[in-house]
Amino acid sequence: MYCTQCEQTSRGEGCYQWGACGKSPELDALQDLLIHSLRGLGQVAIAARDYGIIDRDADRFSCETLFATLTNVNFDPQSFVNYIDRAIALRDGLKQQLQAIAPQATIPEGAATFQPATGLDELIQQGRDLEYEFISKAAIDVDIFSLKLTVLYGLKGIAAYAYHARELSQEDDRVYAFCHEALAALDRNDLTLDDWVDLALKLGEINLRTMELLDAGNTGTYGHPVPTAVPLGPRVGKAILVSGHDLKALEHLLQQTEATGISIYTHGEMLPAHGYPGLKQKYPHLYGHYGTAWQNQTKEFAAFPGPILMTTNCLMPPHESYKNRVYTLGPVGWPDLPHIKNDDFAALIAIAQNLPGFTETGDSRQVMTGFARNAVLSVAGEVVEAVKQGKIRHFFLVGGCDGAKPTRNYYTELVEKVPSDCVVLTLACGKFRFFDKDLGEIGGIPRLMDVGQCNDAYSALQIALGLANAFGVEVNQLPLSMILSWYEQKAVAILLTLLYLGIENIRLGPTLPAFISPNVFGLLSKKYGLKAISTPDEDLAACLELT
Ligand code: FSO
Ligand code: SF4
Repeated sequence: MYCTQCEQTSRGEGCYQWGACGKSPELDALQDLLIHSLRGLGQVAIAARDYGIIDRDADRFSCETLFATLTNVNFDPQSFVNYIDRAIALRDGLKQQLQAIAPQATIPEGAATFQPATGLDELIQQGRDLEYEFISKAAIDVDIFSLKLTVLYGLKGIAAYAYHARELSQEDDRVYAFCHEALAALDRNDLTLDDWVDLALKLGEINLRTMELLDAGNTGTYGHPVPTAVPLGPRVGKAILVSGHDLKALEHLLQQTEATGISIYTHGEMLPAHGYPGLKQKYPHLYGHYGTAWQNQTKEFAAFPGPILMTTNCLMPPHESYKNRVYTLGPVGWPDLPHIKNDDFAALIAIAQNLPGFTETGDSRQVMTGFARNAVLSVAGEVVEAVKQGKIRHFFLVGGCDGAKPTRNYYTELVEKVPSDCVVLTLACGKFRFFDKDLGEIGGIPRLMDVGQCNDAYSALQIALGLANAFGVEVNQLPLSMILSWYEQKAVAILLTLLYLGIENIRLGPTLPAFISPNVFGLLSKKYGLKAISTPDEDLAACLELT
């Protein structure tokens, strides 16, 4: 097995025996075999596109199944066996269409002609062999291999966002075409280092477009988020917990639980759902938030007195104590967990009705969310004025993923030490390190603002661009520092978007990606000033000196 795609990779080098996330070597081989199949599908899709043949099923399938290979999404081997079969069927269907109108069209050998074995053990062996072949290329050029992995992992991030955007009827053929191109490129050995750098930056551009689509889907369907207070303690009664990023799935559940007396609680990345008028105001039983970030789920799910819906990553291997009340959805899977089909939540709702729910209230605290681009930019004038009057000295975007490493306390300490004349914008699950801190206000402007989920990096960028516009400067000239935490592959895509936009001096932690070679990191440091986090004190001092 060889997997380096996430921040918790074993010893910071790579998972070779067993995934630190719980992924088995067999599952890893099947995921790699699926990616090989998708590379072949990508090659055929590109050739077909040259003749005007576009197969939307193949486009959507590629994104959905790439998403399934992202960290902590799908642990069910059978899902991948089915996906591989379907990838080959879609590829061969496209080939037939292509050959019917252009018999002269050339399709490369390799992934595009690959035939999967029959039988699970044989498929796993095929996956292992192909993985070995892929890794053996690392020795030829370590930096190109590093960029290949960067592209592959970033692509998984795009695929996740494209999947969510499509659920909200937002699609762009440019995104799908790029996914096929990037997948097909992974099969090529003739690209130079510069070609791979260009492809990685193009990936950043396409991810920006994909996050824009998702933003349009979320805000177009549910309205622009508004600052909203969210209770952290429960109310007495039956309860369902919803985790992940999928607002559409949450909406379906809210519709099906209306007038049942069941309260719906958000977990992890679902917290910002409370800010959307089309969810919170329309469905008052979307009550509060429960728990913190994904890595605490085994403890938090065990204590939750109702069923749990996992809409996206990050699913951890479920404990026996709550396994019988966790449901998966979409690309998420675990072998023994029930999977929601056709948005029918009846079985999950029945479990909620049969469980006691909360019998007493607890924590009386609230947190605020909903400071997305519309809310923040609507007070851009006041913000600019506060900066001009010296009331606000600096903005810190402290965003990204959370994770289990103790070194992630850096982010808590940093936010605690941010001087009182500075404002913190945050997004994604990394915020759970400090989301409940009361940082107060500066002239009515909150000092801690939750912009939303990781995909709302799009919204944060619009805020930065809006402020730059109001000040008449470039984003890099704003009194703004980006201090990011990464864990999985959506964060890779977002980082490439920031680099594509030319954002400088980003600080990244808690550790640098294992798949980035020293030379590639050196290149990014030189061109963009990308750096690893150091200590909160040193980083704060360095950021504030810039203003
Ligand atoms: Fe966190 Fe997981 Fe949103 Fe990620 S829940 S780690 S970047 O999936 O997607 O922030
Ligand atoms: Fe290891 Fe992360 Fe890959 Fe899981 S996803 S096998 S933890 S590198």
